[in-house]
Amino acid sequence: MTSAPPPKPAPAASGAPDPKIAMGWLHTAKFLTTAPELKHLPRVDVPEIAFVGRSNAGKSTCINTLTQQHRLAFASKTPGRTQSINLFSLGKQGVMDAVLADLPGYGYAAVPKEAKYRWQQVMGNYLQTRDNLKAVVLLCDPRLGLTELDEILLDVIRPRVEEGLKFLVLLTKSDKLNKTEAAKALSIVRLQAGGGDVKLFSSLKRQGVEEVAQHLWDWAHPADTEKPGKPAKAAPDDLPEIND
Ligand SMILES: Nc1nc2c(ncn2[C@@H]2O[C@H](COP(=O)(O)OP(=O)(O)OP(=O)(O)O)[C@@H](O)[C@H]2O)c(=O)[nH]1
Ligand SMILES: [Mg+2]
Repeated sequence: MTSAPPPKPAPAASGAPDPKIAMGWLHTAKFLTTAPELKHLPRVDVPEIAFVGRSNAGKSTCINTLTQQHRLAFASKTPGRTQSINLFSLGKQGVMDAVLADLPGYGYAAVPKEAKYRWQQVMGNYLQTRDNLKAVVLLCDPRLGLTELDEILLDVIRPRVEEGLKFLVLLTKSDKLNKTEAAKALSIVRLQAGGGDVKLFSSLKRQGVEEVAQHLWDWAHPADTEKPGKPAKAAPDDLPEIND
């Protein structure tokens, strides 16, 4: 795959962004590579969007839901399923214009100490030095809220956020909360995230899917979001496998 300028998006007839374009674009996702360490990751010159968070938060499932592919990223009810950085390329007509990165989760108690330490180093390095990193999506189980490790991660990326790195917190598995619990979780995590963008997300109920897809599109195509173009075809409305 080569990299090239992205296709132009089209606003819907109303002038508002059309989520079908973002969803169609996300459906082009293909496995690119897997790397246990930063030095094994290929350099790419297109925007990269990383999915981070505690083990079992739902990162891989979220990627599968957004890309409308059942088994693109490995999701499992066994925490610690994702062990390396997995990259997925995006782009119409085989022209890569962005990359999604599925990162291993942290905070899983059963992981041996050395592995935990190694992983913290790899992730810290990745978040601080990956040149084409454009945005970070932090996934968090709202029943746990932002934990100490999430807060450490926020501290690590803060300098880059101040320099323009985009950042979004997703409260995953929102299908497990009633309306009152969801509202409470949102306001607590909004406070914790220091005014950062926080949204409810459910792969099971498809809550927040199109909205998040639109964010991803906008981050990857900042110069194009305002320009008109040809609408893309939407991908099938697949439901992910949920077994939690
Ligand atoms: N109810 C519900 N379960 C979900 C949702 N998203 C993910 N899950 C479940 O949560 C479990 C963990 O999902 P994963 O996507 O593998 O989590 P992960 O964050 O990638 O985990 P690691 O790779 O270990 O870091 C699986 O059993 C999923 O089916 C959701 O929106 N609702
Ligand atoms: Mg995973």
